[in-house]
Amino acid sequence: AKNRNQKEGIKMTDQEYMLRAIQLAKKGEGWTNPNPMVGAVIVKDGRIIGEGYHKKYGELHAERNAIASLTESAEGAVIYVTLEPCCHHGKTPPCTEAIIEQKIKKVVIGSRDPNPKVAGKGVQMLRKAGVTVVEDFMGEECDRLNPVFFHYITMKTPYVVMKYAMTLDGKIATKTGASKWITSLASRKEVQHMRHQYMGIMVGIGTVLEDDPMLNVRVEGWKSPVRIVCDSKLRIQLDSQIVKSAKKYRTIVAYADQKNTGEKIKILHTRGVETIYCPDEKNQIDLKRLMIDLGNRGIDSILLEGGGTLNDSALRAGIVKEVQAFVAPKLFGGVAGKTPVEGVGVKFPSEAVELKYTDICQIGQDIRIRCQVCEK
Ligand code: AOF
Ligand code: ZN
Repeated sequence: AKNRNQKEGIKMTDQEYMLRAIQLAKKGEGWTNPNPMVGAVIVKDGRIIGEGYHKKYGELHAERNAIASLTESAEGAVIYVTLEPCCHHGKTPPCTEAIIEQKIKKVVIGSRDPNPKVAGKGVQMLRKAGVTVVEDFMGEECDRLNPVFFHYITMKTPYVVMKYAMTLDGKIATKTGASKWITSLASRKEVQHMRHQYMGIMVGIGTVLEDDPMLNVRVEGWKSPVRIVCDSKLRIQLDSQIVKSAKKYRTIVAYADQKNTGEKIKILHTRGVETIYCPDEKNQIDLKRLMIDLGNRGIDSILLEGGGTLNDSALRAGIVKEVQAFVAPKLFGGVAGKTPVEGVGVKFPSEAVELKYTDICQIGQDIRIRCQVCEK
């Protein structure tokens, strides 16, 4: 795409350059966490002379990758970057310095960077060096790349996405508990993609005891998430798939009861399982505290594939930021069929957890509905 327009002498617009930068940024999906996805395009005399993106956590930033790819001097060029360039010495030196060194004359920025180490200081530094800066250019489109980063860098807790698959009459299992399969293959592939996209996956112990799942990703080129099991009484079996594979896939078990658990914890540790003790006053798992602990361990995002009970606890703890429902064109019926959110429920509609639809699309035969959870 980069060269066809150029060869044919068709001029690309500012919007198209930024769209290209967004497209590049997306290539880092799943690999950059807990850092953001960022893309950059360098343009001179209406031609792209360099482009790059943030490929992997800890590696070069998008701007420096774009500079490294330059085919000619960038003196007097414009750089389109989806996120404000950084100005701090982190794992890599500041991108603002590289931009100034290259004598780039103008920086067009999509998203602002809420990282306290940057947050406007990057722009300030560029302007002080005489570089022209345009901010908020296609800001909404660029912001859509990084809801996880924006949440994590300011709150230091993971961005939690509650995901479930249900029938059109709202069931996640039949009266016998059977749930394989509700949605079509295309939806299940998308769920594998979500496991690649988010850093952690969280389930309740009920799911582990019933299904003995692996919770990994079985698609070439995608990564598997850190597995987090909420298991207040530490009931997880030592011969479960999850424990048996804990040396291959990072695994964390959260528990809340210290009765007779000492010996089991020691064994779990030798098998490679990390444990987190975080009880609330009722000896249930304190999910809010668990999120703080997981945030400290570098987990920036969690796909919550809980059953109805864990989903209910997570909603009541206020840790869910986004809901994604895959809806299959089927009806199970029956009062005993399981639903996505159990617990006792609210008394009045006015007490509902309020959501805002952000995206609705068809995937195979199913429909995916994405929503944000409104702040109370
Ligand atoms: C990235 N990739 O392309 C850009 C980032 O720890 P460091 O040195 O890698 O710095 C991470 C911070 O740099 C990150 O929180 C964000 O504020 C800023 N920009 N980060 O990983 C990039 N442009
Ligand atoms: Zn940088």
